[in-house]
Amino acid sequence: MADCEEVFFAADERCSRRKCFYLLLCVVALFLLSFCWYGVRRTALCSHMAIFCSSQTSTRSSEDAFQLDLMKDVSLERRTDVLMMTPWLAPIVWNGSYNIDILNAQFHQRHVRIGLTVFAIKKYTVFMKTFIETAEKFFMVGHKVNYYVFTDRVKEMPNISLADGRQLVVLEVPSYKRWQEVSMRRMEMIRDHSSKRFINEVDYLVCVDVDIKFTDEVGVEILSDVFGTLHPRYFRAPRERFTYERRKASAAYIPPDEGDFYYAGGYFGGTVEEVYMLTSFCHSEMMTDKGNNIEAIWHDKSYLNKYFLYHKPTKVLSPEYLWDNNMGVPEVLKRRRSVIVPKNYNAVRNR
Ligand code: 5GW
Ligand code: MN
Repeated sequence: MADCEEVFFAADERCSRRKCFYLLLCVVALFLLSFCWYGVRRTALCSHMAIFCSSQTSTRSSEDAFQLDLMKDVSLERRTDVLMMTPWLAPIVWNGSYNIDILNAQFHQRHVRIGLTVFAIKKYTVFMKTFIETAEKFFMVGHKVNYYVFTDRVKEMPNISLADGRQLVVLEVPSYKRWQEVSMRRMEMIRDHSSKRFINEVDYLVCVDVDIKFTDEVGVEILSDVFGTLHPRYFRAPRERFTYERRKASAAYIPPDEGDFYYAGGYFGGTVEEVYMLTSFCHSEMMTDKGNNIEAIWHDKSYLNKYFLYHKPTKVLSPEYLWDNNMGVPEVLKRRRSVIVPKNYNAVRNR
């Protein structure tokens, strides 16, 4: 009897040990399975979201984006010394507010083409050489760029060799007698060429003055549907000091209790469609005023400011992008990406 009991007991113990073994096997198998699944998901996520991955190293092509490690975070220093966002949630582009590697990967993936428009009428052709040379060094390096130079003096265009993927297109245009008209007619010419030519050749336009030189990187961080730039003289000024058109008779009139920022006339842009709408608005408002024998106080600047008041820009560039060295270098200005070239007014403004 005792023997029989012992055998029974031993069999029971063996049985529960086996159970334990199977349970352990199950746990190990489950662990291995979930580990494999995590690996598969992570690879899939990383290749689908390659553009969101970040890395400390610089990225030049979309293929490189796939190497970027999703697990590294995109931490940026947070700036509290400047306004980083408009009340309509458009970013204000300051140094430290973006990661250029992520943006380059995004824009390379879209094969984005950029047109840089500039006017060199009459004696302003003297600014061309420095303009192009410094743009080759700093403007949208690594992306496809077309320079569109509007000029009445085709023969005076400098012959500069350009990097791969970049070309210079000279567009011959008439010159106007009055300097105000030279400056204002830019809107009409950009409008006309946008619908005829730019729309077929580029995705974005950046429209700038020629009397500037690039002194630091300007990249795809500036690109957005429609963007303007804070005027270096007024970026910290209260609204009352903005030199908007204040005469009600002008189409550029802005009431004293309105206006977000004072935008510079010499640095705006966006998609070709948006720039077409902007320049079209400015030109037709100028023509309305011309018919009424009035011209806004600061010419094309005044009409541009009126446009941006009621068609808010989707990005706003900080004065890093258009600085005037006469203003010194304030603490908030970590970089000067382009600066105004001092003019000898008698030399360039007389015919
Ligand atoms: C000439 C005399 C007075 C004002 C402007 C001109 C002028 C301007 C000209 O003779 N030729 C010319 O091509 N322009 C274009 O208009 C340039 O692209 C120039 O950068 C732009 C605006 O004129 P700026 O730069 O003299 O105006 P601010 O407001 O920057 O001083
Ligand atoms: Mn200028």
